[in-house]
Amino acid sequence: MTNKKEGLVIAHLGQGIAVECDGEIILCQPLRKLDTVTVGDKVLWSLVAPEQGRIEALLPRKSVLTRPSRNDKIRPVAANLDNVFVVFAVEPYCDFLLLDQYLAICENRDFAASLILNKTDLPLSESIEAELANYVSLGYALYRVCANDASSLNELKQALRGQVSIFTGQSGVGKSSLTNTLIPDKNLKTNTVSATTKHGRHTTTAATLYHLPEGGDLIDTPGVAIFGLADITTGQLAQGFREFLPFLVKCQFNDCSHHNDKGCAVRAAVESGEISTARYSRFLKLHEKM
Ligand SMILES: Nc1nc2c(ncn2[C@@H]2O[C@H](COP(=O)(O)OP(=O)(O)OP(=O)(O)O)[C@@H](O)[C@H]2O)c(=O)[nH]1
Ligand SMILES: [Mg+2]
Ligand SMILES: [Zn+2]
Repeated sequence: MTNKKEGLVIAHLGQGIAVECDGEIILCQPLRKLDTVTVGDKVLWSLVAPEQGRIEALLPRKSVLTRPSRNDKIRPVAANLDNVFVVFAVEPYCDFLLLDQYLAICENRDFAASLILNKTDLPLSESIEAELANYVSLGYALYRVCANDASSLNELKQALRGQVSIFTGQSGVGKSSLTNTLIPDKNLKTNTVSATTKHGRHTTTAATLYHLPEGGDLIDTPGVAIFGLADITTGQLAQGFREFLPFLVKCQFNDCSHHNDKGCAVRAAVESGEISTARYSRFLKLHEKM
């Protein structure tokens, strides 16, 4: 009889799944039918050889964030999340289209989403400030931080406390740098987890969960588009723009695409200045991409 223990999946690596149990990390292989186990999952595992585990069962999830992958499959990105933090920065550039895509998915999946502007040591243009003011007026929390300045992270730390959070955003915005500053012993742990996945670059290759010193967990992800639009409908995309909601019900036609349709209340709200033109044009771009 095998002795099953409960563990937490902290990373999905090429060579197996890193499961944390009683403060130790064991590399496990999942049973074939459990190949969708993901970071943040609670699992039952057993030891099959020295330092070699097997995942026997997946425990119920509170939530799961997914992304579309090849052959129309949906892959989980992370499980049991409370909050999604979309990280962006003026360098490489502020990709508001990607940001709106992330926000629209979060709105549809009922994930609380917040924004983190990193690299505040770099100058911001007025047009970016105007965009930021608009997100704040829509009710999104915005944290302005600098990964090199721990004192800039105090407010963010409060928001992360006791929660399971994920950092997402394009490559190079500083997700890992922020994680490093928030989690002092991170490098040490990263080396234990992925000693065999090193390849000289800093780019993160696997979503990895870390424990915050103040309590709570933080998942750092690779800067790829981990959210896809493929699993939402065009109607859901519109609902993902929270300021559209009061107008969607007022469009003349139920199947309004909010483009050039007759009697579109969303478009009217853009014209009257109630909806930002920039957000509306990004909605149209995402709509086109779908
Ligand atoms: N000026 C400045 N540079 C920063 C700051 N935070 C991070 N960087 C730099 O930005 C670059 C990318 O940082 P990473 O933390 O690797 O970015 P990432 O988002 O984890 O990237 P991926 O893992 O590829 O998704 C590095 O050269 C960092 O030193 C900051 O607050 N200010
Ligand atoms: Mg990274
Ligand atoms: Zn409409």
